[in-house]
Amino acid sequence: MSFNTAPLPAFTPAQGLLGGLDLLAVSYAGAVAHLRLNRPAKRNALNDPFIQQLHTAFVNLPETIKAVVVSGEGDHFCAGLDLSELVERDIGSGVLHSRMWHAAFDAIQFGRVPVVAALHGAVVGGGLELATSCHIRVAEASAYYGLPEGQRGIFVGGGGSARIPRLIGVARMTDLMMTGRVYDAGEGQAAGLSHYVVADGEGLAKAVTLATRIASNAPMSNFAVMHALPRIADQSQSDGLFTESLMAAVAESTPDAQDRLRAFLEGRAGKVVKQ
Ligand code: 1HE
Repeated sequence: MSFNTAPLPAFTPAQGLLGGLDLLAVSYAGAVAHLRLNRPAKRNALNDPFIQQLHTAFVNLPETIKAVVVSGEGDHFCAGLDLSELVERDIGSGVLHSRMWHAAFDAIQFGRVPVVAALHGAVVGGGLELATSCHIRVAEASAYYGLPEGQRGIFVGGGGSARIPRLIGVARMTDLMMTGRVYDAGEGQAAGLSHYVVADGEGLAKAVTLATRIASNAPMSNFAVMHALPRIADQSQSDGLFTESLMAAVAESTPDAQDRLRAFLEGRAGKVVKQ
């Protein structure tokens, strides 16, 4: 299935700190930043400097950036953890290593701006953990998902055990890990891993179109979706409803919301249309 997407805007390479992240290619077009995993010779396998650069990029996004797109250079989105780093790792450093991934991916999921992942080829192991820390996932037809940790004699350590079951359920994750099953793009979407499936070569344009639309939302609405929704899902219904009331009151009282509400009531804002 193919979607109409706007032509890609011209992205300008980042200067300064973000331009100095060699494993990530960072560029901007208006309010959207594009972070491209840029280690294609190793299928974008994530080593320690890579995780640190992802973390640095997300906590240092310029104020003008309102949404981010993450994609992978080469034939694959991401082959997961750089397995060469696990050899001869002791227990203590293993815990710290996993916590480093958690900090970086928390900076994505619970950062300032929404993140859209454009997926293609392998989205496996830590690559799937990275993808599931993003807020929206667009998959090209070539995308496939797996958790080869089971085969490698290890366990997920980048937040996968917390994030992936929330999308697809514990039973499906158990199957992926125990049997080495691989989902294709269609199976991944049916299971809940991606929101959109597009033809090969169309993922980035679709992701940028979505990120541009998301960037035009009131920042407090995006914040509420990113920060309140997953927490409410973890709360009891009673606590969740209370959190919802607080978040709703904060969002609707911002000047941004007031302007947008008036614009609709005065006929200056678009109606809801089926796309
Ligand atoms: C790597 C890695 C890696 C590739 N760590 N070096 N992830 C995995 O178990 C997936 C392992 N990778 C693969 O299954 C395949 O590489 C792919 C299916 C992703 C791609 O296949 P292909 O044929 O395009 O590439 P390739 O020839 O296998 O790999 C190209 C090079 O990348 C090669 O190195 P070279 O020096 O011989 O050229 C590979 O060794 C290297 N490479 N993937 C290190 N993952 C926080 S816990 C998270 C736990 C996990 O993520 S476990 C899952 C790890």
